[in-house]
Amino acid sequence: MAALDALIESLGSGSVRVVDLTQSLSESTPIIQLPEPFVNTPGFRLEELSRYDDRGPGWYWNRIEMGEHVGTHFDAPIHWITGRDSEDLASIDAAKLVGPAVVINKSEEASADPDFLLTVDHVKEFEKEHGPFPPGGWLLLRTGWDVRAGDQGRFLNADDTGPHTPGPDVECARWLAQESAFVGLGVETVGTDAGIAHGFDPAFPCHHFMHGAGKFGLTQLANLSRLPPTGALLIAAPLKIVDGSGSPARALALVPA
Ligand code: 23J
Ligand code: MN
Repeated sequence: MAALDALIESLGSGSVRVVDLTQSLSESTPIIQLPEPFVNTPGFRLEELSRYDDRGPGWYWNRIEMGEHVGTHFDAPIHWITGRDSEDLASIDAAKLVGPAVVINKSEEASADPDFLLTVDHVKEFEKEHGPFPPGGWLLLRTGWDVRAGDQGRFLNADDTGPHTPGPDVECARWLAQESAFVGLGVETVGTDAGIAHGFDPAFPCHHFMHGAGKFGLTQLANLSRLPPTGALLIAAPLKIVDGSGSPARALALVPA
């Protein structure tokens, strides 16, 4: 296994580095806000079981509570009605959770227009500049939104018309799902769909098409600014929950130094 030996050596020497793409989970982790009459998700909560006290003199441990779709998290195909007969978290082949990632940077566009929509043309332009996409990989959309993750209000960016955050347009979502070789889309925002995507046809097209095609989502990513446009290796590690529709995940990338 020469390739793996080389990787181990590169990690040791620092010529390959590990970038943590995960936001910290705490009670202030922002959560998606669905309008009435829909049910919302509980946020993250820690409840102490014992902390070196009479409940457990030598140990500290907690109970955790959260919805599946909280913080940096993974969306499984079964999350959406279009993927209802597709995979839950425990059914996903682990080989699909490790793959190449390309990073398309639309930070300037998203800071000028929070309703910025990624199009097929943007993705094809990127491919023209950087070469053909690796099959089985992830498209990661960098928007600069990660710096807002400490503030639920700024992160959701909602007004009386609803949330305003960037994401793919309908045709881009359909193309990523049905025509591209990507296995998933990763974003820095609260969900893979744009804030205004509740009003699209179909509503939430990224969820609709990607999960309908058996593909994945990864949200609330951090540190995409530390990845090269191509050549990173992504490791997405959601919990292996039987019947799980999604899970907080540790998302890591290996990058050349
Ligand atoms: C439930 C309903 C709508 C949406 C979502 C969840 C998410 O974005 C999610 O976390 O998967 S749009
Ligand atoms: Mn989700």
